[in-house]
Amino acid sequence: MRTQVGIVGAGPSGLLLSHLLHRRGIDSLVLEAHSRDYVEKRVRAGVLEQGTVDTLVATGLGDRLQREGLVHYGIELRFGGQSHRIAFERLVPGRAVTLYGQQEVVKDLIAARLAVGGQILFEVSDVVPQDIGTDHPAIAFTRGERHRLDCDFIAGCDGFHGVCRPAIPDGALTVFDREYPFGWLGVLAAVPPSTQELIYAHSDRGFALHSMRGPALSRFYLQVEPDEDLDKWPDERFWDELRARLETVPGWRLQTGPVLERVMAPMRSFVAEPMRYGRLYLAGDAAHIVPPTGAKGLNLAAFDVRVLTEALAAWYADGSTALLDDYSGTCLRRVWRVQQFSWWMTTLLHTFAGHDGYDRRLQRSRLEYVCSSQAAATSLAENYVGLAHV
Ligand code: FAS
Ligand code: PHB
Repeated sequence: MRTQVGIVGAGPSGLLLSHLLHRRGIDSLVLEAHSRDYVEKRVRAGVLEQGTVDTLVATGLGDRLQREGLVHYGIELRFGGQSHRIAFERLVPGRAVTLYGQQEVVKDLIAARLAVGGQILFEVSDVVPQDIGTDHPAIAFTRGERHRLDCDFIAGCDGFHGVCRPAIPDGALTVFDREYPFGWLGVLAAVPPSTQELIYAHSDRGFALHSMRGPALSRFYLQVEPDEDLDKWPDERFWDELRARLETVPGWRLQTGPVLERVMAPMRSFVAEPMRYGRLYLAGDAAHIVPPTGAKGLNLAAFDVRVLTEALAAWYADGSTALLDDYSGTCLRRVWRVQQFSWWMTTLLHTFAGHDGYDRRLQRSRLEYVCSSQAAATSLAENYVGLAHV
């Protein structure tokens, strides 16, 4: 088998890359370990930055997104018994975020690829990137029988637990990481949202987030122990704890309903540098992970593949390698900006068991400052909607 760009992973980064390359006349083939049904049902991200929405709309994937996505011009920070709105329309005019589930983006991308004869091989196994340090890399994989996919480039879009990053020889990568002493218990519930915009709540009991997926579908997260046992969280206990952390302002009540899906999300920050080795290019979670507090993972993956598409298109156009050589540096500038913002949001809003009274007072002062200073609120807003310039 042969293609121009072999892509491992049918998550948002692999599928968006295949879509963008197709629009530049570049062939690709996507290899995915799971079934189509599995990747289209996997509930993950929900917040799309302006830049991600602009890319999807500009490349023909805006119909359902613009019909069903919820455009938000602000978020709420809730602490100390009060609500504080971060108003994007005032702080970063013309920019917003859109609530549209990651699995909806994945569905739209798969449909768009298949509609034009795009190749996505689901349920492959034993994927092995080969000869990545040469000009003729290949990907070996099993699907029924063993296959070898010859290609010019390999895009490692296989997430944090994939095989592409580990295929890079020891010593060639430098890893930076940070573990947090908590995780998120996430719930998808068939209940109308009790809020117009997302609520990020800080309390002594821990962090809580009220998000949504549509007029009848809400998404909630609770800060819990990193190794929390989901079996110890029957629905009623989840709702009681969520009420305790969200019903902290007079007259505000949480609507509850049937729980459809629950997930434990680990909280880590991770970066592998460089994001390229030979003809293997890493994108998305394969190269970097951020805690979801800043709602950035999917958006950063989309940024990487926009940069990679331009670099590959230049190479196929005239053989120039400048953008390919700059790929890692260009992405890492944004990766570290987003790492800092995601770490900052996480330390601002979560409760740390190791904190003493002095730490808690400092945290409260940071919360009050970001809600009372135009400059600090603007910094949060511009990072949250997605920086246009980095
Ligand atoms: P993915 O992990 O999504 O996709 C990788 C794909 O590669 C998978 O389909 C996997 O099956 C496949 N694969 C792996 N190994 C393979 C192998 N050996 N062979 C073949 N295929 C293989 N981000 C946001 O921006 N906003 C949010 O609101 C947000 N919320 C989140 C909530 C949760 C609970 C979690 C866990 C993450 C959240 N994120 C959020 C981050 C998340 O969206 C990721 O950043 C995003 O999925 C990254 O996309 P990919 O890089 O494509 O990786
Ligand atoms: C979500 O809707 O899943 C979501 C929203 C905001 C975040 C993280 C997750 O910061």
